[in-house]
Amino acid sequence: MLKPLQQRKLIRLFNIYDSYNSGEVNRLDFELLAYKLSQGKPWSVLRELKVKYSELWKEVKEMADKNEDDRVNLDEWLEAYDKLISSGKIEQIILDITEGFFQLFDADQNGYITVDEYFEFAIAYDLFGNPYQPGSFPDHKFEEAFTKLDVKQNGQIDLEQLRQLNRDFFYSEDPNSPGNWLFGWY
Ligand SMILES: [Ca+2]
Ligand SMILES: [Ca+2]
Ligand SMILES: [Ca+2]
Repeated sequence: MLKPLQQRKLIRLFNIYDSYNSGEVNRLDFELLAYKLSQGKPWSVLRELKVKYSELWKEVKEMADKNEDDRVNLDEWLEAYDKLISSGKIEQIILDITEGFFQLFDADQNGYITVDEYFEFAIAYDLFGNPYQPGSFPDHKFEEAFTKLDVKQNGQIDLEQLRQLNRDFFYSEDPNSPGNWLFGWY
């Protein structure tokens, strides 16, 4: 059974993936994420991301779309994560997400995520609002989130740290756990 804090975080994650805010997650949400991620980048990048996110959607569908209607609603989502977490299968997903995240956001490929690279992620996944629209993006919340995630306080997050943050995001019931902040507010 998911604990209340775990559930809150997973609802947060659901709302992030429901990028069209339709109240359910489907193929279009993943397509939109690919578009947002590739904004300002070359066509080849968009093409690759569309394939990647279409595969990601297929995996989510496979894992969570219990009634096979090509949509994942919140109940299906929570049930699927409950199973993944209690069976330990989430561990492989955490490894995959962390690798994928680094491929996408470690722009200079130096093995660290900096605040600027996290900013790109925050924009694409709409974690805090639109930074280019006055009043929509609370700078202090964004900075606070990165400061929490930057456990070593050296301005960067490496692969192993990010794995641990991901684990904390899915497993931790501690409200002070830094990983809770991986996807902004929850
Ligand atoms: Ca949706
Ligand atoms: Ca469904
Ligand atoms: Ca980097």
